[in-house]
Amino acid sequence: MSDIKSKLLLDLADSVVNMDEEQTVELAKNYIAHNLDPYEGINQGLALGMDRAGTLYEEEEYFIPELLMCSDAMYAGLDVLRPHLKQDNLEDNHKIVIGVVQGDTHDIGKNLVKIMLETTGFEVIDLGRDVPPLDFVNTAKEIKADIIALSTLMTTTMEGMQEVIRLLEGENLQNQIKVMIGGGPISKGFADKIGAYYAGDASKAAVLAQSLVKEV
Ligand code: B12
Repeated sequence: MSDIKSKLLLDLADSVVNMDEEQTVELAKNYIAHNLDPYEGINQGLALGMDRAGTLYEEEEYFIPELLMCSDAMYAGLDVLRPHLKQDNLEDNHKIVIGVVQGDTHDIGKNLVKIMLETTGFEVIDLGRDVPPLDFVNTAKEIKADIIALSTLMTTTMEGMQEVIRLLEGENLQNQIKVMIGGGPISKGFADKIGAYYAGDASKAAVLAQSLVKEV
């Protein structure tokens, strides 16, 4: 990786951690001006900064107001980088219903996954956060979605993911509509147990979704 690129990625992450919206925007513009990959700018710059902010919260260095200012900076940077993402086009028009499960309002990770899925060529229907299991299933049926993507950051709400799969099984739709899951407490082991697919970050989520629609 070139020196300038590693420096800008590090600076982008630092400016998110430092809650500096203006600087994040300037750095993101500078990053684009150097013709660097916006995809990496998001994953290895902005999202990494948000991860580091999360660690500071867990270490009680940061509290809720700081976290929210970090996410404001991250979103400001995303606004600059996002229009430069190269849009892939899938051969067919594949649809994904995405949302954060009921009881959980953490949506930063879900929003990043959504951007990566859209960039890969999927049509993404975002139900937002705190979404009841039945809403995922009803929307997926209505729009004939290929995939339901579920996010949660809390252990207490993981059960909602299993409920979505139970509802799909109840209607015998489990082979038609695939379910992929992710978020802090989610592991491949948990996904295997409930009959879902797992990816650990936004770029892996996009690769996984592509492979799911290519499977016969
Ligand atoms: C930011 C944050 C908040 C923000 C949320 C802002 C927002 N709009 O999202 C605020 C301050 C509002 C908040 C509130 C709360 N929070 Co909070 N929060 C966090 C924190 C610090 C970071 C989360 C984050 O955004 N990370 C950055 C993103 C980019 O990472 P990510 O979400 O993991 O997403 C990536 C991957 O997981 C994956 N991914 C995510 N979703 C999906 C989906 C699919 C399909 C796939 C394939 C992949 C995938 O891709 C993403 C990008 O690469 C975490 C701690 C931590 N370090 O994770 C605690 C944490 C999640 N919060 C926690 C708690 C308890 C709460 C509160 C209940 C606190 C309170 N007492 O009020 C409330 C929640 C209320 C509710 N019912 O929802 C706990 C959860 C504990 C648990 N095990 O259940 C944590 C773990 C902190 C802790 N250690 O106690 N929080």
